[in-house]
Amino acid sequence: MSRMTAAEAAVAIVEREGVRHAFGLPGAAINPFYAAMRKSGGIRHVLARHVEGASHMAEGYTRAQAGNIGVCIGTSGPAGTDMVTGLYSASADSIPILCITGQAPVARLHKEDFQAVDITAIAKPVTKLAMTVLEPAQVPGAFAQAFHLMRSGRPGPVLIDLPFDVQMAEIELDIDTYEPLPVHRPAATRAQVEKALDMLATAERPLLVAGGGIVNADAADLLVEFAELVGVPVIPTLMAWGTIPDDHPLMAGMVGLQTSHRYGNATMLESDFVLGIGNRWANRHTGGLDTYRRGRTFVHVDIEPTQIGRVFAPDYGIVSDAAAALALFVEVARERRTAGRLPDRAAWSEACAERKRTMLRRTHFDDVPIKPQRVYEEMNKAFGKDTRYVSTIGLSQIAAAQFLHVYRPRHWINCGQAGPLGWTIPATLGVCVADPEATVVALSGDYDFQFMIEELAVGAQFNLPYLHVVVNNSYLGLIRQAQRGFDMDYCVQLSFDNVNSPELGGYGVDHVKVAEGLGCKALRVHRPGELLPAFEEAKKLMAQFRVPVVVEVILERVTNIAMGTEIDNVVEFEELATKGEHAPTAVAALLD
Ligand SMILES: Cc1ncc(C[n+]2csc(CCOP(=O)(O)OP(=O)(O)O)c2C)c(N)n1
Ligand SMILES: [Mg+2]
Repeated sequence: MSRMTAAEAAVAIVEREGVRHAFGLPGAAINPFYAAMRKSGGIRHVLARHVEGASHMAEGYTRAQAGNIGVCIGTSGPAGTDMVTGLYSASADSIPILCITGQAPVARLHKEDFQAVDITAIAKPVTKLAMTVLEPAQVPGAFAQAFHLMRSGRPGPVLIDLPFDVQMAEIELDIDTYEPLPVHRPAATRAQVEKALDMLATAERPLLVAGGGIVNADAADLLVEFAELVGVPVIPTLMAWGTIPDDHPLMAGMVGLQTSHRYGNATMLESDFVLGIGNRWANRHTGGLDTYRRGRTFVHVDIEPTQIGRVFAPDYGIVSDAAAALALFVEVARERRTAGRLPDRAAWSEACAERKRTMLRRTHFDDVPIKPQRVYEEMNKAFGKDTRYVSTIGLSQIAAAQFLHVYRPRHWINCGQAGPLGWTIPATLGVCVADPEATVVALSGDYDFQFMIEELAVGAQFNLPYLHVVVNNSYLGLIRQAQRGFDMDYCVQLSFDNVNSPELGGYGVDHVKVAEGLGCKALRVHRPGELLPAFEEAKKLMAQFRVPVVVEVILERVTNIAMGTEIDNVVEFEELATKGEHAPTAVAALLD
């Protein structure tokens, strides 16, 4: 046993649970915890410029690597409230992050002390546990429980709020005999898997819908193995994009109202059976449930029992961790194959592959200002299969999901449900900390980029090089497009004449100058032919200066991106690809 402050005990446990990095910024009420981190020296701390940024860095850090838990730290009052957006984003996407806040002394919590806010009550709906620890001796238990909950069942965030006097109080802890609590992950039984496979066997045009739970369970290889064994095409959700490589013959496309492929939606509409694994039937994936469900049988596998039936009643539900379920699906399917009991799916999978070859959108445009579709075509050429993309929301992100290619899990890192503007820069920095060797390419619209632009300084200070493609239409593009339904173009323009940069011709903010002012490198591109050379130059600058490099692309101001209200009525605003040269970087090339 040894005596230490409760803050020191907390740091010792956090380290013992495997944490090596933290993102945050100090304030008076969390200084004892910072003193404990300094004393122990086992945690590398990245100093954010905005506390919300720290919370998204923690998310990016978790999302980049299986087993990671991002930690974000802030003081009392506004630091906690700033991090609520990160907690929401993490909770909505089943991402474990640990948020640690300072707090006013226990005896003063009800006295409206300076920066004393009931952060526990505020954070409750967006965490698995939010706790103000009132007794110093409870600190070890609170942290042990936090890690247990974050890893068990449906993963998600936890907030621990530490009053100043609780942090300072001395307690006993024997860190040498401390053990992380066992993790609870339900597993499918053989009878359940047999039943699901029996149902699959009776289908004629079956699909697998792969969800983010497969990424969380680190089970992408099992997914692909299972799909190959049974010969069934796979629809990855946006959160699972990359679990089956885009160029895999059984990757049938993404389905949805926005971030989807024409061939993905067409294949879903043709299907008669869907086995969803670790997905949540998100409304931007399903669209109207009548259309999505019509004529189809559904089996749903989810780790969280109450997720089954939440959006609609499946024909059969299994409570299971995705990896445990898939391992058993593979085992039973192998036995059935040996026994000659697996139906031949060749005709159906070939029909899906044919749609993938032919139902393409056009990307090749030579227009100046550049059309966004062309940017993704050039990105496909410039960035290899090992590139990790990070993006948030907007037309930029929607078009990226329609046109980019992803080949590995955790290589499309996106906040799927919450979509908070400003997420991209800090989340990308978290990814860079988690995987310093990776090629990381962030993608933002101009507004997303402006939201938390100050975090670029963190990348410069801590030498976190990555390439940030900013597609600048000088518009809140997605909202401009949504306002067509109201016949207006109101409060969505970002354009103004910048008195310091008249050469921008009314595009407003000079992103190149701001990025340089924050210690980064930046290039601006006006013509399609300049894109590839700019990406190459950016790679050189990243290697030379070890800082984020921004490539700003001046886009045509108004481009509508394909989307709709139902998966059978997605509106195409541009001409479709009718020859190979219209979509030269499509994974399944269109034959002329
Ligand atoms: C905090 C927050 N406020 C508002 C929104 C709604 N919203 C979604 S996309 C968008 C505009 C994004 O503009 P930009 O980043 O330039 O991308 P574009 O659509 O132009 O490509 C807005 C305002 C949001 N997602 N998050
Ligand atoms: Mg924009």
